[in-house]
Amino acid sequence: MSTTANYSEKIPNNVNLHEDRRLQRALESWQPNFLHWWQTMGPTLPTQDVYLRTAINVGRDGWAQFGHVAMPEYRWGIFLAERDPGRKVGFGEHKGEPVWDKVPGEYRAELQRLIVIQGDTEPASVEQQRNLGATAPSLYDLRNLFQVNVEEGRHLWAMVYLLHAYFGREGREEAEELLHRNSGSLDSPRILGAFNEETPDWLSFFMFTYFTDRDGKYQLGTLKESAFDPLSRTCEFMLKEEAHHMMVGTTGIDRIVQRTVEVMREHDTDEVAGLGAIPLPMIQKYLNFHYSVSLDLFGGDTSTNVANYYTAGLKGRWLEERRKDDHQLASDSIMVDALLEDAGSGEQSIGQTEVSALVGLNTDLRREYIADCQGGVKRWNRILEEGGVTGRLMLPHAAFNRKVGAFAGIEATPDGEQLPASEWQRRQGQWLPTDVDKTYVRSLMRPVHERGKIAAWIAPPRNGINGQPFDYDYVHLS
Ligand code: BYC
Repeated sequence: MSTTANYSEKIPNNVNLHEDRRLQRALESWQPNFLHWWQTMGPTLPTQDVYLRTAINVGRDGWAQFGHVAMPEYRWGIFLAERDPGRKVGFGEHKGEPVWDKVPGEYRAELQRLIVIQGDTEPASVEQQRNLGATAPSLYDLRNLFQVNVEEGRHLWAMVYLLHAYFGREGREEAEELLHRNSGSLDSPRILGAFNEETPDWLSFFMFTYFTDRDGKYQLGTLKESAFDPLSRTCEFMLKEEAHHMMVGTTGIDRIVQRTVEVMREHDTDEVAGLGAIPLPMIQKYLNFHYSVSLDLFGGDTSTNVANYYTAGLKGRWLEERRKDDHQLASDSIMVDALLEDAGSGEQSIGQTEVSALVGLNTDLRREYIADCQGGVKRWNRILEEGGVTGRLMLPHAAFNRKVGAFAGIEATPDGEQLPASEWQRRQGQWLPTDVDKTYVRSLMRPVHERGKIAAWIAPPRNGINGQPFDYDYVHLS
C-alpha cells in the first residue's frame, strides 16, 4: 500500500479502493448522501472558500496541503496509517497473535457497535457547531472552526469506510443511520449524551474542543491499540488530525482568559461583565459543564462491556505498550469511584471501592483523561498568575453534575460535597451556566469578519496558521 492518497478517484484514498469495485460503488453511492447531509446539517455561514489543510499522505512528513478551498469541494478521503506487517495483538486473550485483517465472526457485533458509536460523534459535533460561523470573533477563528468541521466530516468517512468494507449489509445500513440521527433530535438523537447538547457560542465551542474532543483523543487512543488492524490504522491517522482540534480548544481558552485578565487590570475590577469581557466565574461555570458531561462519555466506572472489549483485543488502554504489567489483567485490581453505603444508617457517601482491573478499565482511561485536563487548568492559571489576578480555575469533583456512573444518582458541589436534590436545585446556578450567563455570553457573540480584526472578549492568537499572519485572508465570505 502506498502512503500517498490517490486524488484522481472520486473518493481520495490510500486503500486501493479501485481494486474493489463493489466497495467503491457502495461508497460512491453513500457520497451524495454525505454531501446532502453536509449541505443541510453542516456549516450555515455562506463562504466562497476557506484556507484549509487537506490530508495528502499519511507519512511522517508533509501529510497536509494548505490552500483556499470551497468547502463543499473539500476532498474528504479515506486514509489509513501505514501497515506494520509484523504487528501483533498487544493485550487480552489473543496477546502475541498476529493482528486481524478481517473481523472475526465472534466479535462482529461488538466491533460494529464501537465503530458506530465512534462514527456517530463525528457528524454530531458538526451539527452542534453549524451556526457558530455567524458569530466568529475573527477570520482566523472562523477558519479553525471550519477546519475542525471538515476533519470531523473526514472522521465520519473513516468509520463509514470500515462499516462498508468489513460489515456487509448491516454495516451499510449503519452508515446510512449515521446521517439520519441528528444532534438534539427528539425522535432520533445522537447516541452519547454530550453530543446532544448545544454549542451555541464560542466559549462553549472552545470548552467543547478542549474537553469533549479530548475524550475523542483518548477513545481513539484505545481503539488504535485494537487487534482489528484496519481500525487501529484508521485511528492512528485520525489522532494526527485531532491534535489541531486540541490546539483550537486550549489556545481558545488561553485567549479568553488572557483578555479577561487584561480588562480586569485595565479597569481594576473583577466585574468585567459590563466591560465586554467574560468574567472568571462564568468561565468556571462553562468549564464545570463541559468537563462533567465529558466525564460521562467514558461510560460507567465499572463496565463488563469494557472488560469484554479488552479481553477480546478490541479496545486497549491508553499507551498500552508502556504499561508494565501482563497486558491481560486477569488477577489485577483497581480502585474506582463508588457510592459507599453505611451498614447502620443506610446512608450513601462518595468514596472508592476495589474492583477487578478489567471491569475498571473505563476508570483507568478516565483517569488518564483527567490528568491531561489538569494541564489546561494549570496553563490558564499561569495566565491568571502572570496577570496578577488572584482568582483561579479548577476542575470540579468527579461527582459533580454526573449522569453516568457511580455518582449519577446523587448531587454534589464542585468540591465534592454531597447535596440533597432540593438544595442542588436551589444552588446549581452557582456552578453551572444560568440563562443569565448564557444570554450575556451570547450578547458578546457579534461577528468580526474583517481581516486582521478581533472581537473584544478574546485576545488575538500568538501565531497564525501554517506560518501565515493573523491578518491573513483565511476565509472569503460569499
Ligand atoms: N451517553 O457499560 P457502560 C469523539 C451507555 S468522542 C449515553 O458503562 P461502556 C469526538 C453505553 O453505551 C469519542 N449512553 O459503557 C469528540 C451502554 O449501553 P448498552 C467517541 C451512554 O460500553 C468531539 C450503557 O450506557 N468514541 O470522538 O463501557 C468531536 C452502559 O454503559 C453513555 C467512543 O466513545 C453516555 N455518555 O462505555 C468529535 C469510543 N455512556 O451497551 C468526536 C467507542 C455509556 O447497555 N465507545 N452509555 O446499550 C465506547 O468505547 C463505549 O461505548 C463507551 C461506553 C466508552 C462510550
